[in-house]
Amino acid sequence: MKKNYEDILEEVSEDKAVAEILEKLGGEVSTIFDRAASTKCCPIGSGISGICCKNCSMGPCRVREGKTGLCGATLETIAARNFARHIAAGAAAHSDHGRDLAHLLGLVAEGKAPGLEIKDELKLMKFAGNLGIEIADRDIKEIAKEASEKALSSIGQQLGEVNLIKMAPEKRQEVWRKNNVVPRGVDREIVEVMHRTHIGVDQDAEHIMDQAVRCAIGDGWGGSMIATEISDILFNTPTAVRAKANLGMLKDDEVNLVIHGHEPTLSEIIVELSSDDELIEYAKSKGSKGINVVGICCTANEVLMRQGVSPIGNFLSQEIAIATGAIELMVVDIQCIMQALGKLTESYHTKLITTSPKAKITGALHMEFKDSNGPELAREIIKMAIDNFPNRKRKTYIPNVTAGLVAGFSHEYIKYMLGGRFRESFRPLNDAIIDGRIQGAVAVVGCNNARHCHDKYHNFLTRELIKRDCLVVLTGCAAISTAKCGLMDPEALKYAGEGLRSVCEAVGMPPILHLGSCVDNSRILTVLSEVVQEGGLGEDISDLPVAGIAPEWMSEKALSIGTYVAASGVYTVFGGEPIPVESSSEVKEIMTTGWQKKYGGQLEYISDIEELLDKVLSVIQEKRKALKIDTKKERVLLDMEARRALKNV
Ligand code: BF8
Repeated sequence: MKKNYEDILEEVSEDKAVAEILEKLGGEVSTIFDRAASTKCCPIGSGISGICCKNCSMGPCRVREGKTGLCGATLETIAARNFARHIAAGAAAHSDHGRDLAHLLGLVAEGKAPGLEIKDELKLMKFAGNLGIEIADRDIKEIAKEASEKALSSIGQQLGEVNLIKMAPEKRQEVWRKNNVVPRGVDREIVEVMHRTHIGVDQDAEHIMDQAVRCAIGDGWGGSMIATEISDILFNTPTAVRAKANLGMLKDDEVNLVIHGHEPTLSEIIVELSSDDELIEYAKSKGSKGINVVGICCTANEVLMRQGVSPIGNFLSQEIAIATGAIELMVVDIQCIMQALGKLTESYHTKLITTSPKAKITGALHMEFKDSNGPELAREIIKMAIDNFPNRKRKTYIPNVTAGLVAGFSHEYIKYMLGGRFRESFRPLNDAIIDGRIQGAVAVVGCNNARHCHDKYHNFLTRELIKRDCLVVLTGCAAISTAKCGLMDPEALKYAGEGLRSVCEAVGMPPILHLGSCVDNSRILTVLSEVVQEGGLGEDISDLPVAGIAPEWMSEKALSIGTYVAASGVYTVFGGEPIPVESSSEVKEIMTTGWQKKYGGQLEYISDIEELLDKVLSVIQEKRKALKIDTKKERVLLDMEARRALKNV
């Protein structure tokens, strides 16, 4: 890419470190930004030009308004089928991650996973309770073993309702029952999506979309929920942690080891081992001053939330990080790892290591993680990084760009932060929303998308929302984006509106809360359920003045998340690329007004970012109006007598 720094910042990436490296590279090596500029999207299926069905070999059929495929499949049937298959893939990614953790919990209980232990027993008890397991007077390992078995069987549950939906408000469960979308196990729902979308099976668009919803709920309230809960049990429930973000956290005089992907297990062990004296001495013997472990994508979020490890970048930063020439080794597991890394690392000294039995990349060395070999493998990987330190081929180029941040907001920690150790509760948050100091809460989540200026939408929306007294919660690449630009620094409180700022100052919380990785969107569901339970803001999630935005989405996982959030009663809006149903007005109608009627939430696509912001703000105001909290109330400080009188009413 031959552009100057200012133009890159304006058009390609808002991340100053990324812009600096892209300018320096000047197109010398190909990155996703160059490929996005030189490769157009396929016109079939993008925008409103038509839609493609390739579910049988008589096609692919390109269908436009008024035409059908060879079998007679209409535009809306094909749009619904394609959408449902995206949901199945996204739900599969999350729940397979959850399955591995559920299996691991059993191995830890049996002492068969060296380097790992149960770190949060209280969380295990709660999780076991939600799975319907008897916990009284039982040994913790026995409970963990049964929780592992129950979690695994709930992922594969064939009949009945999956247990964890009981974490949702009663009223929400009733909405799902009424619409016949309560999931069985997520595996079962994924299989049914694949069956129903095979040629000649389910041909009614709305009926196909119902199954897509059931599958997505099985992800959010099943597979993803299991992944988050067990990660907290094994690696600790996050609490507030300070760290620094961006490429400036790479160190010129230390061994830089990047962990990238989504699974926390091996990464947690690598982070812990990186402070091992023997390994540090070994690093020194090779001319380095130490070992610097940093993260990219959702693995970064996992180890940031629990161990304060620096996130140096999100999805679109992965190649740029290697182009610093300062990374000795990048270890990857699953999801969102660009295949281009294999070729790119040939131009640098960086070693690329794949570790998941599910994912190999041409050009990478595969060193398989097997649950039983964690510490041994982690040591071997760190040593390999150290051995590679003297092999740096060229002078490193590390942009001097960093930003301070606070992360680690599990729903447990938010409650503690709001109410203190002895009175932890969502009450202060509910009260602040009721009296209008906080207008509502908005989740800004999801990916980067190379078709748009990197990070720009996340940062714009986050800034504008806090200015308008909306609390912002973030996960995934959106969270890393906000961290990199400094909005997660406690200093950013000055950008918040007066009402939000007053609440944040009173309880000592930031206006922007990092809730974790993409599977941790399930934490947002838990927060919403507990806010409903706390009272005063309606009886269901759909009553709350909240919204969800994925402004730079690109992955199928994002579609599954957007769908389960909408089906949980939240107005959800995607920006950037159109949702892949754009060609069918009927399917768009199903996802918007149709889902609004059924679930009280919907999934809309709005490409204009300011229009998107206005829509979110107006939805929040509509919800406030429906709750009759739209007029600003003065705070009345009650004396003892007035309190007693209130109690007696
Ligand atoms: O699972 S936000 S680009 S890294 S898919 Fe991927 Fe998207 Fe990033 Fe996290 Ni989520």
